[in-house]
Amino acid sequence: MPWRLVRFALSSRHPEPRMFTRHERLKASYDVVVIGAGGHGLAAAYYLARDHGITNVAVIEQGYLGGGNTARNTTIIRSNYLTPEGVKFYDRSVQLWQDLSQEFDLNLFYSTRGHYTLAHTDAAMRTMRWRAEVNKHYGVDSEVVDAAAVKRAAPAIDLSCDGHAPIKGALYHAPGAIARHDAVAWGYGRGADRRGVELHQQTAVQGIDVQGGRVRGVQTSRGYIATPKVLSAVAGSTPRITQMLGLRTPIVIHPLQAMVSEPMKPWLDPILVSGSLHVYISQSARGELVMGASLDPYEVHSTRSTLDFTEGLCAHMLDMFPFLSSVKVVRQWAGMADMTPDFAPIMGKTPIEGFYIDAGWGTWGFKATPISGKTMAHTVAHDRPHELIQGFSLERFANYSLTGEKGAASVGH
Ligand code: PYC
Repeated sequence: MPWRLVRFALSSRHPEPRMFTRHERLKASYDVVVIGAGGHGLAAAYYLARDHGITNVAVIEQGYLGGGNTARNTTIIRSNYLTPEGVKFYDRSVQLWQDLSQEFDLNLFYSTRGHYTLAHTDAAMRTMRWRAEVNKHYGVDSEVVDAAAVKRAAPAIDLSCDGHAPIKGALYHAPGAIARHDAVAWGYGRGADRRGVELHQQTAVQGIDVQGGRVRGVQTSRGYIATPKVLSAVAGSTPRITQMLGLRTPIVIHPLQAMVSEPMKPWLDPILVSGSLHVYISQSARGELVMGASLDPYEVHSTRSTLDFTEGLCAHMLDMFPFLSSVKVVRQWAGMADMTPDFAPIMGKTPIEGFYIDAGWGTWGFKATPISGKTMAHTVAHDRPHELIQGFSLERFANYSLTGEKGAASVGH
């Protein structure tokens, strides 16, 4: 348990200092400017300071800290990917996750639940076997289980799924976990702040100054900043930033919606995912069911929710759990998912000297927060891609060497 909670419980006065330092003005120059104060940008700033001693860093954010996709995901953490690049990368992330509450002295409610990817067809079972073998090869705890094992883990499930799509088995990944998304952003933000990094919210990027193929500075809504290094970690806003530089990426933006139910007594321990029914579901520490489906099928830069989504997701939820028919949905929202053609991220250097990119996280970015921060900090500090992200370079699209991760996406897209 974090010691801060114990201190808090025993103190007669409110012992909490402000989470973040407020900086009235931007400085004239920084060694690094990070665009985007979501989990990834804050984690990169934290590791730049902690691991590389680079503290003259500004993180600039057009909205508020952790208010983009960090606040809009369904908090699933796992490493049961399909490609060797993906498995190694996410496995390291899962390892980092385990220590974060202690490291930040902040309860992230990290909760290991076990993660079942349900298979409803023989073809899906084959993919599960493929993933299990790749996972095991790289030391990740992952195995194919039968339908009876799914029933033991989630006794309330209707294995026939109302006769539409009977469950044949699943890929079971014991380390699968959930965590509080806002706490992750606060933990990284506070850790960076305490090491001297400046966090500037309500500060929009208006242009990036490039001269002679090199980054020189950033024009913001609060003035110009000189800097030799810019890291863009803005998920759904990536095309807006890269267009400022004339940099082409294959990213397209689709909304990804999610919703939560009213709180219920705990009844669902594991995380369940069904690619065929387009559903993922877990129960939070507060008792809410946290649920999502696949991307909206149209490309649009928007975070509007739709009734169509609610109806579709609820219908599939009821196929699996008919007893939920009287449970209320209390919140619904959307994020903007930056999709790549091969479903792997884009990380590393770009053709513009001093401009680094951390993007293309599609529907799988939350779980990568610690490792993306660590590897991007390394990449920016050394001006050389970290070995774990070499398969995620922007050039792979020009070189026809894709990192095909679609088979490990949570639900069909
Ligand atoms: O990649 O685990 C995942 C995921 C869950 C929800 C959306 N993506």
